[in-house]
Amino acid sequence: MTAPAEFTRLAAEIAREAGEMLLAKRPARPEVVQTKSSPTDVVTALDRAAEELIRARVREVRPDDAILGEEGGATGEGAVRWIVDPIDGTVNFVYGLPDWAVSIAVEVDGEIVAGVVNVVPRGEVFSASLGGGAWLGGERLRCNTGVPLSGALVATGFGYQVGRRTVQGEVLAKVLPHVRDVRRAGSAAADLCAVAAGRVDAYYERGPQYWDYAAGGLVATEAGARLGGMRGRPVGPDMTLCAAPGLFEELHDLLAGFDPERDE
Ligand code: LIP
Repeated sequence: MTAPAEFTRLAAEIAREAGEMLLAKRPARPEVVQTKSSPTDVVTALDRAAEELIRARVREVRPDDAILGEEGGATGEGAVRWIVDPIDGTVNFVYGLPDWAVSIAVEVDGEIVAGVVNVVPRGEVFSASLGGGAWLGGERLRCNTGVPLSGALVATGFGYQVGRRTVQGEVLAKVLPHVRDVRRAGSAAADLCAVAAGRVDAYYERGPQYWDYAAGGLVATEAGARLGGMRGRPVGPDMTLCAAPGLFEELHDLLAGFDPERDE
């Protein structure tokens, strides 16, 4: 089987190429061509074009691999599967805000072994290989440790449906008095890499899909952070929670008191 580091090298090459294409082709105001789960959950033609480019490159070098992409769904079968979000943070991409990313992860037999998050507007390529650490370019990343909840800078995010946002707003209002402050970047992939780089101390959000957190999650765990859901469950759309051990448990227990896994 190909080594994790080789998958990471390949994913980084493809993520860079997709990023260059997006930067070159992004108009001043990308046109929305479709909406998904709500009128504010948008897709642009460039989301699709980037995913098509990524799929084509994967097919060229690894024609037998499976692919799961946000726009094109699941294709192929096999022990190796590529998890692709061509533009994580699409609303940021439309508005011209700096936190949108090409996110590519590689799974072998169901385990993520490689992850790359290219935060294109920032020119920052985060990468990780299972057991090989987390990197920003050539700099090794380590998440912040020993931060108490009361001193924690916490990133979070909100869904596209009103019922979900109502509850997320309630939960956030209750979290705020217990932490240092909150940041809302608009991309789960970028948020998880921010945990890895120590730019925030923790991240939690109800809703990110596998393609949103697969690559960034490996970057965060290879930087020493814990990644999971509520009540011992693995990370998933119900809840994505990430922080260094210690703070993870403190934030988990705080959130658990607010029953965050519900929608109005
Ligand atoms: C985004 C997530 C982000 C969340 C946004 C959105 P998308 O993904 O990365 O964490 O808060 O609402 O879901 O839709 O840009 O791929």
